[in-house]
Amino acid sequence: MTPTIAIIDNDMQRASQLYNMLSSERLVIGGVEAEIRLFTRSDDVSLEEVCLCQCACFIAMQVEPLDTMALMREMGERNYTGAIVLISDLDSRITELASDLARKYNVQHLGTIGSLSEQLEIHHLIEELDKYHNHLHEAESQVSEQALLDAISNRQIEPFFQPKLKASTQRVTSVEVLARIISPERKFPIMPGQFIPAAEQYGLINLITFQLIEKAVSDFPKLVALLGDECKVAINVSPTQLEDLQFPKQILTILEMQGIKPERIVLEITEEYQIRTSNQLETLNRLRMLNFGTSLDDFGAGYTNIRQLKRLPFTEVKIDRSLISYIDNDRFSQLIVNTLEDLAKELDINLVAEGVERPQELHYLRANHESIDLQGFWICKPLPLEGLIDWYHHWLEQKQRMEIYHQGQP
Ligand code: G
Ligand code: G
Ligand code: MN
Repeated sequence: MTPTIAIIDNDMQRASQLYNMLSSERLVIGGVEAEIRLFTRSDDVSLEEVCLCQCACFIAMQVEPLDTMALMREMGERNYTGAIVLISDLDSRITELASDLARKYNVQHLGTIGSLSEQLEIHHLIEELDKYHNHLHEAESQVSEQALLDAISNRQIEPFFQPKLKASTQRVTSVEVLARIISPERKFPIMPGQFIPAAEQYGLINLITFQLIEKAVSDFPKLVALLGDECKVAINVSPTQLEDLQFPKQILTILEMQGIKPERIVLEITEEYQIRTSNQLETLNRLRMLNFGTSLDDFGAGYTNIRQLKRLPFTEVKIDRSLISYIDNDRFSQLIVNTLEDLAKELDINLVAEGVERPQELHYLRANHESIDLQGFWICKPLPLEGLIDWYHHWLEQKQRMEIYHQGQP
């Protein structure tokens, strides 16, 4: 089916300007070229038709031809799975309240643009839309409980590694472990988006984490030989896993078998939901008392309460890639990252920028934030251990290439 994008705006001039900007992008969503539909008059717009534009709706903040907030509420009730983009020049608090409402109505709010939006902004939105679409698709095709049980018992849960670099020295300070299912029947690994939500649903997430830790820990001697004694290993943990009061003890047992100290391990906890139940807080504190590093992952993406940084014992914060993407061009992200850097220094927290994808982002962060560690596709994608070793051996050469690149920058 052709993906369709709707523009709902009674301001004809603004609507056609947006139409032209969208048309001049390569509008490929989920591998298929998208079509744009314009809705500018009350008499030719119906809710049914708008909801049929299953890919995205660009909605002007207005009460005509369809009231924005009523429209979002109706979309929620109809389980509209496309994304929405608000078009607004109103007071930012009005627009923010509208986007909070979208979240309450379970509608995916991808972003807000003004009437003088720039092509770069539109380009970025389309990229995000494509990612959102692929993410939805992944969520729809979760592996089954039986397939997951088989993968666990056949020990097919494999760690891929992605390095984090110190910006000033460009040394690898730690490697993040990312789960993959590798099976002989499949050419490509199964990605976490397809099995982590299922694992949580079927209560198998601990088994996955433990298998990953066992394997990553047995690779530890090779990692240390490659990256030095200081290098740490980061493991992703879902907030639900903190509910289990036995969790710290279980990890400790696995580490003790290999003679590895908890201070070499960082547990990355996603900020998807607020960490607030007493069990979660108890487990988090116990992990710290046992000397594990604790990292607040995806900071700035989901539930963001800056107070959590002061209140909870995190040793690290990972700035979500939505704040890093195009940071070299985005004043808002720049201001937030400046503030986070000050705060992190004050609280003695290690900061990591996630999702460094473009050389301009790497350059901006290195030039302005020496204290922030860097991670992202531009530096290195997640790789199996042998791949990481190869990458590292080419790193010196890459570093030199980057030096040449920087010298070429104004
Ligand atoms: O590896 P990928 O690059 O596709 O990871 C996608 C998401 O899956 C990330 O948000 C990451 O935090 C999560 N993820 C990867 N491995 C694990 C894991 O072992 N446990 C949990 N809970 N999440 C993981
Ligand atoms: O949420 P978490 O921080 O664990 O996310 C790790 C995920 O991010 C993995 O899916 C990993 O493959 C992905 N990732 C790592 N670097 C980049 C990057 O530069 N760009 C994008 N889009 N994803 C990245
Ligand atoms: Mn992570």
